[in-house]
Amino acid sequence: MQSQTSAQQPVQLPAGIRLIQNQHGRDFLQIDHPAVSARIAMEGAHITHCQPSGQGPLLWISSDEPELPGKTIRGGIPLCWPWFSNTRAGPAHGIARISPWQLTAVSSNADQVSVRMSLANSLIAQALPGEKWQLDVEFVLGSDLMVTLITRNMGEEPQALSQALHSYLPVSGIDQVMVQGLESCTYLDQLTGHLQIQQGPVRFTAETDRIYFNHSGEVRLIDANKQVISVQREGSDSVVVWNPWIEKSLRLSHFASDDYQHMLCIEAANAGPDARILEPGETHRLSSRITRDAADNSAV
Ligand code: TA6
Repeated sequence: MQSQTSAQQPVQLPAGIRLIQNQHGRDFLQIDHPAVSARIAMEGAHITHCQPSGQGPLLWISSDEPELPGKTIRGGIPLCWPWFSNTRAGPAHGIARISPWQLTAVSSNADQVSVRMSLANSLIAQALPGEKWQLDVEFVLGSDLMVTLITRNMGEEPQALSQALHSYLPVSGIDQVMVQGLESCTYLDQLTGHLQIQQGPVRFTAETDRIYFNHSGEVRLIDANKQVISVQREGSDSVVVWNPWIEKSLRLSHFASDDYQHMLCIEAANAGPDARILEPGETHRLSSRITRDAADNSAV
């Protein structure tokens, strides 16, 4: 089967991979492979579902999420680019997650599926006057999920970049989990603007919105049901940990009142003190590998 949008060459789709529309007319790449089932929205290149065979889902999506065309999706991995949060004027978390992407390559073997999408240079130039970027994303899906956001400065001048792979992870109960790997790490508390040092594992008893920085190691989400989800990053010296808790949940789009209990964002980022400046011609790759790990002896 072929997939083609306006001015691009047709992309051959391997067996089990097809373009579909949901009941609201939003386009998705549906992946039904022996190793993994997944779905990626073409708008935003937004992976909403990823479940390796024989495992639980790697990503969380709100039960209230209608996945309407032209709207951000509450869950999966929103691509925050070329700015994180509201660090620049314009849509929160930048333009990538609200823009139509093009499918540029799909391949598969017995163990995995690889998908590459691009954001048209013309669209970037229109949305970001005076800036020249090349932006591609690669998904490698199999027994785990690897997402890589590839940014190239196509201009003649240095260009500022902050970004995040805003991964929503599933948890059985937010007050039952902990996050290991950030012990003694300094973080910027987004709620107070203060710098703090992480004491022990991260546990959740209230709204939590933190940018941990000067950190590039593995982060492990330990659930009370002994499920472990590992997040390993490349090209990232900061990681965002976010749970909206009760009050903020009420102000979020497409977010049920109890959704906060069953999700946690652990985001590979270049955010806060880890924001970057790309020199002309420089390419930066931001990667996140999300893996369900064998339960270990971590006591929650
Ligand atoms: O990554 C955490 C954060 O910046 C929070 O402050 C909250 O705004 C969250 O992202 C969700 O943002 P969104 O624009 O998707 O509602």
